[in-house]
Amino acid sequence: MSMLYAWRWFGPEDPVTLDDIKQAGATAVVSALHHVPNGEVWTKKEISTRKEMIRSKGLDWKVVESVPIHENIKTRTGNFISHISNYKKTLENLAENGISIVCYNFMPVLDWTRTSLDYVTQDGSRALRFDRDALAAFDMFILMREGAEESYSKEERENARNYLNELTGIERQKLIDTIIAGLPGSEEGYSLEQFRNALLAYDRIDQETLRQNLISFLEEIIPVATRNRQLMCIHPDDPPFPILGLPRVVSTEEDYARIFKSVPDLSNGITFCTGSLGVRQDNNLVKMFKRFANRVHFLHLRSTKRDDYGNFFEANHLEGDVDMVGIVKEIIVEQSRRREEGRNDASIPMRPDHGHQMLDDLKKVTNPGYSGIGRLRGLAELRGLELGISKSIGL
Ligand code: CS2
Ligand code: MN
Repeated sequence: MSMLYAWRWFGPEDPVTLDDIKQAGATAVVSALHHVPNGEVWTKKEISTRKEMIRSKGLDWKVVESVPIHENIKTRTGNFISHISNYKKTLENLAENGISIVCYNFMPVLDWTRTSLDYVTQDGSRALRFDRDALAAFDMFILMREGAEESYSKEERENARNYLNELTGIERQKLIDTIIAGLPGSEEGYSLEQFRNALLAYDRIDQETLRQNLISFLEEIIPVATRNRQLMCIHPDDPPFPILGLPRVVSTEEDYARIFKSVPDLSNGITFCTGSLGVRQDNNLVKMFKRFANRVHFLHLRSTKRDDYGNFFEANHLEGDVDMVGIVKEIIVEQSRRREEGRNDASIPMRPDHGHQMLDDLKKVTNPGYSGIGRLRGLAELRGLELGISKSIGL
């Protein structure tokens, strides 16, 4: 039995179509109602319309990515209570439409963060990249966040200053847009002014407070998910370390251990994103996978390559720092274990999480990280890897 091959589709506006997805070898779709404002209920009708759109092409809407968590829930301020009840209602409505796997994240203010969307790799394809100096330059000298200097060493401050001095006006604007305009999948985009205000909401929220807010949220929604036989899966922080003075609570093995210890139901699970988790050298992915295997409800497979300074870029799926062979082997073992137990989630949905912009992608406007051919390559390589390992170990 293989993984369930899925593909993220942003909806009718996505330049990569459902027909493309079929040809790429996926049978399942990962989608979300991005047009519904963050915090509002997804109605049964809207959900079934999207589901039907996907089904009419012979594909299955298997995973929601993501039902976004309103900032008020993360900070537990404002009308967070009604946002939580909306979230529950959305889960109920998804369940009624037979959708049982829901991905989300708990990153403050920004969803994922990169500083460059068109980093040219060795083979000429383009990748997303995170550069520490670029982020520090943005933080201290463009955003001018109060107290930002304290987050950086003297050397980092100098490097950031030099980085900024090298930028042309256009490059500077591009950096701002890259960080705050919103990458695909993030429901929020900000102006500099709005962004400063959004950060201010976290002034009094340290790591432990944010963790407690996450746990309080889970205590409310996991019982609803469990009752509906739904699987919630929290995506790790990307990047998996604090940025812009914001706290982070989903970056390490210990973070996950605490989340699961606080709310032990099996429907409290993980989106195992090898690319996000793999950025940290101290995250041993194979060990993490084995420890939490039972709760891996959704897989994001991609790799990153980091340098000693803490910069990284998104590498080809089978290259970079992630031990993809080791991970895929553990996935196969886990799937076989589930099959023997008679579980109905033995085939774990995976998607090639991001891909390079390559070949014809380079001539098109695609969502950064979500080009057609780059992901097709990733999916093809990962399927081949899985088949090869499966056959060789007889599972
Ligand atoms: C990103 C995010 O790494 C990723 O998967 O593309 O959009 C991610 O899907 C969301 O943060 C999950 O909630
Ligand atoms: Mn991911």
